[in-house]
Amino acid sequence: MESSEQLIKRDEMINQTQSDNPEFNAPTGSFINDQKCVEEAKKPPEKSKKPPEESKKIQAVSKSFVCVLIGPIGHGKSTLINYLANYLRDGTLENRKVVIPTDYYKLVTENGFNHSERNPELYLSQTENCSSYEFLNRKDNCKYIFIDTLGLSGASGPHQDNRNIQKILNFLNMTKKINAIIIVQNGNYRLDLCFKNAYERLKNSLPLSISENIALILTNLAESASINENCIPLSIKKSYMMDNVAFNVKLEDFSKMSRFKKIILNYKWELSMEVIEELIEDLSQYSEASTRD
Ligand SMILES: Nc1nc2c(ncn2[C@@H]2O[C@H](COP(=O)(O)OP(=O)(O)OP(=O)(O)O)[C@@H](O)[C@H]2O)c(=O)[nH]1
Ligand SMILES: [Mg+2]
Repeated sequence: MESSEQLIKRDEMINQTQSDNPEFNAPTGSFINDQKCVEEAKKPPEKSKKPPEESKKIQAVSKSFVCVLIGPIGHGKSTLINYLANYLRDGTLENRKVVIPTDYYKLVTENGFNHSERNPELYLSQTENCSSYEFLNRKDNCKYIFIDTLGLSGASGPHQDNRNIQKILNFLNMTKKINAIIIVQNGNYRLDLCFKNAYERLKNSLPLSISENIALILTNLAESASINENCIPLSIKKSYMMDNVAFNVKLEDFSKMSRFKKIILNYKWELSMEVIEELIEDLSQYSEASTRD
């Protein structure tokens, strides 16, 4: 009769041999006193049972995509990050996730995010510094890192813009690699010279390798936009339209809203979530570019 330690050792040897050699069949000799162990040992290794889809997902876990949101002051960069958080963390209109506080949603609901919303002056960017927000997308098991930046084209003029662009570039320099730049622009604004100059300055400062990886999101859209991608002096890969209005409605007002308003709000929320789904799928195809070229 073998001691329990000897039995455990022999079981370990069987498992080891089996993982080294999938064809290996455990002997059913007297040393194994538990019939279940014999059956377990005879089973083919787990990994050969997994469908190909499953193994693809496991390989993708470590992949990450860095996307930088850039655009004029108040056109919806931080709001878009809150929407992205809701898509990636199963938020709903009634139970909104907040990673960046807003006027009506001052309480951050998610842990582990550092925002930099500070400026009380409306003509300055509310977002005072670049901050990154990292999420895991359970659908493709990839990490998405969205970088919120300071708004461009403020009333404080081109010098302030240059300083803001420099702050963004310094941050990108630390990031080393990025996959996409997402321009967030209010679609109802006509692109005046002030905006155009800001985009020109940005274009001249961006690393060459990233200049093809640019998406455009037109926000605040009820029906159609006053501008399109041709108005922006950057090479836009694809544009998307959204109306991310939900954070303009106080939670307490939501319950008092008319059925009509609720339907519209819900409809817009669902549309935004669909656009985000499409955006994230597209971003996962963007190749990585160095920020130091
Ligand atoms: N109706 C509507 N309002 C929006 C939309 N996107 C943002 N807003 C509102 O616009 C205001 C400014 O939005 P923010 O997300 O703070 O804009 P920002 O680009 O981050 O601004 P800065 O950080 O100051 O550069 C907020 O009151 C938002 O709720 C949109 O698509 N539709
Ligand atoms: Mg902001």
